[in-house]
Amino acid sequence: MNIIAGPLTKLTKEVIDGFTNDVVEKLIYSVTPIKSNGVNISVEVSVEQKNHWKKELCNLTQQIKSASDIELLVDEVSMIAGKYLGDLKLITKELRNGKGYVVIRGCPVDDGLNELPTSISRPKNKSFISESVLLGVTHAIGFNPYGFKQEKNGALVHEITPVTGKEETASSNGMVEFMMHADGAYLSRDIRPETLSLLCLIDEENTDTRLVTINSILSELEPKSLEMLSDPNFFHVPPNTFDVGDEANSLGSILDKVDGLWEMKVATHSCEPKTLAAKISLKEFINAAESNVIAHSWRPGDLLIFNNFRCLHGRGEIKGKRWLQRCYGSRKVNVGEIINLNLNPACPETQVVTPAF
Ligand SMILES: O=C(O)CCC(=O)C(=O)O
Ligand SMILES: [Fe+2]
Repeated sequence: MNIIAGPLTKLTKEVIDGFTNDVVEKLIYSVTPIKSNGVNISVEVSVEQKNHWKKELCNLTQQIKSASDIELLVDEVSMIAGKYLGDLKLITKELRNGKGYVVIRGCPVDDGLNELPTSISRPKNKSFISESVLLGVTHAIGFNPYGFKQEKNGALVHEITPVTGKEETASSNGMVEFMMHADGAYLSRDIRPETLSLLCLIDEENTDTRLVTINSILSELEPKSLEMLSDPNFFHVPPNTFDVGDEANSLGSILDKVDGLWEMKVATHSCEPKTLAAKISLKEFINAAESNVIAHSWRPGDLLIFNNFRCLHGRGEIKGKRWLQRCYGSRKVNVGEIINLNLNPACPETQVVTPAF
């Protein structure tokens, strides 16, 4: 492992392939900036460390298959992940107070991943390496993996790949362009995902994931828009991956200042402004977001983790075979909880999932 903090550098795959592992470890290559402004953190796991990490997870296989205590299991995979990530505090700090995203390259994934899932369920014959990496990394850096009963069948680790019959939806189940958004923008802050961890298993035709940070958006907003976006002038609509009714729409702001830090929540394709003035401010916000997009180009084993309160994400149209997995993280919700949104959105009852995934 090697943590590198410094200005972003663009290195092409050809350049990287030309180096030995030793050299590559000393280089910075993570999110390729379309527009770079400041410092970013990237972690590179060496091939040797990756193999070691994978072996440790393989030794857990039986335990994972029969796991009935998700908390214990997450603790275990998190202790393992923690050994390969270097300075965990630095990563946590970057996520909470910094730009809000970190890339970990070279994570282990399962062997023989040729068949993509075509539904929201994980393939039955798949081993648990990538899931253990996602849960482990998310927890090792201070966030509790959790999910929602109404999303992706209540799974703790989500399959992010086109789902048969949903290709045309602008969602994580679709293939068409998915505009910049925060996940669960319509949800109250205490149950909204604070972090998203995305792990690449396959991305044959290079469909980048796009990110934009709050600071880069704020730097381009007029004071009048800042005010408009900070007031409850917008209807937030649930995404169509959530199996909830229209009554779940919520009226709120897009920008909020929490504990002295700016945050944002919006799905730019579905948010409905209440007034014409709010519509103009939303347009300005979207323009600022689009002109500050950072694109992460995937390689299998890349794990991108970002603060869902301080970054928006999206992607272009999916062309080839593409399979990511995702895990939500929170400091408010407990490890392994699956929130049932249909009971009482103000005070959701939760249940602990069994078995593990
Ligand atoms: O497919 C991607 O790159 C991102 C999809 C997405 O929005 C998500 O997983 O929440
Ligand atoms: Fe998303």
